[in-house]
Amino acid sequence: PKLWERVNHFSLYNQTGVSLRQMVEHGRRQSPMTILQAGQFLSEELPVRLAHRVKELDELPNGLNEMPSIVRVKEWYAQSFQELVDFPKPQLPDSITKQLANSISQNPMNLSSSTPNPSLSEEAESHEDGRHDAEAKASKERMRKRALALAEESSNNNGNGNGLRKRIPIENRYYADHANIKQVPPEVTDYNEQFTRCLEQIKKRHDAVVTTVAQGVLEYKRANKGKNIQADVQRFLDRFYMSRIGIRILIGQHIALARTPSSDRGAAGRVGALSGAGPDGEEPENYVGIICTNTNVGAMAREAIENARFVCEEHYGLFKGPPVQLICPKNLMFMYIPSHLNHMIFELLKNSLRAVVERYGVENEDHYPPIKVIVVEGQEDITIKISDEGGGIPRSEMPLVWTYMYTTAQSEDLDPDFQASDFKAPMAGFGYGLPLARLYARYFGGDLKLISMEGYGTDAYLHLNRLSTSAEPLP
Ligand code: W6P
Repeated sequence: PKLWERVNHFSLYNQTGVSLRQMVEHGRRQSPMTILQAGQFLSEELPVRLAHRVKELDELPNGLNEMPSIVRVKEWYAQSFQELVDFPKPQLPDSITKQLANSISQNPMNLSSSTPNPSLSEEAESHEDGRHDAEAKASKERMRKRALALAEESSNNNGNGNGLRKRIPIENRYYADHANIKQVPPEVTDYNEQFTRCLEQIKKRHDAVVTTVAQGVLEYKRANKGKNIQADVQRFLDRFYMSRIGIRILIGQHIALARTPSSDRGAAGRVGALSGAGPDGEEPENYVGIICTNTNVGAMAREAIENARFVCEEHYGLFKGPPVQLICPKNLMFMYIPSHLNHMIFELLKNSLRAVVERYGVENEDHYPPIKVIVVEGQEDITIKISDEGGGIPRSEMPLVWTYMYTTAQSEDLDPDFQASDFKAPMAGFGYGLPLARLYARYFGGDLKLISMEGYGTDAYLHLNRLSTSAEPLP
């Protein structure tokens, strides 16, 4: 069938959310059979999510859908969609198929029947924006001690209410008991390997989505001087990037699980945990795929502080950036994706550091007022407050902080052929850092708020939901 018809077909299905806890519970039972099963889930779920994005990109208003960069991104999504739906189903021995069918009989998304398309495969997009690179770079350059946990994101898309697929409780199809399958046939390991490669390729293809869409928005702005469609673009981008986060989490989790032998799982097998208890005597890290069940908030904050100060010092040519004080309960842990947490704190700190340096000037580097990072735990939330005395933001400009259309004069002047790497200028920011950080926070049920006192400074409140049961938001 024609690609476009298949996209239309898949876009009629509802997206299926997956919570952090579900991913951990499934991932903990890791075996070739559970990976096979997760692959079967993804080979349906990802085409659905991708199809939603292709449609949305295609239907963007006012000619935004015709901007060259937007068309490019749409083609990436369509390509990945196609690779997934064309991916061959596993050819399993009858005995295995039967056992699988028994153990997952309630699962219409599995090997058996009622998939919307008999031959699905999958793909995903990748991520790692320039700002992630900046973090990684800073960390590497400073001390290669700790391998940064890779962020894996995926995005999710939500059914728009017109979904045809009945939502089956996810535990009935995403999990199954394969304990009775002792002998893993080579077809399973082959399929897992091939499917994982397919996902890796897709993830990589989509690495530059954020920067390329940003480029598309710039193209649009040039073509429509003065027209105000900001609200439209804003809504679309929030949905689109939120979806991307979800897709990349799903793909990243699958790749991480498939690429980690089950005997290596847990703290002992992870690079970041080699040193055992850290300087605070914290527990060793405990990963399930990309998810750390004992994410140490204080340790993450210290790392982000070091990275952000380093980047600030490099950018402004300072010997010492503004001091940052951290107050955090010892050994405060919760389940999270460490790279996401690092990214959000890093992004906020850069903004605070910049505000302080620009208010007091590089010549006053010995007299900067400290930035204060306070971490507290409540029943529902862990909240991180980052307070600077950088002079604040005028109230009238507060809404602009969250917009994607808002870029500095410099970015307007960018070479239209600028490459994704141009995004990496660590302190410069493209105006995407804060809205994206807020999406990351909201993705797992948290939020990000700014309170500003013009003439004094800004408080950022990063709320992280510690229950980790919140449903995946599906735009
Ligand atoms: C500012 C502007 C800002 C944005 C986000 C976080 C902190 C700050 N400080 O002056």
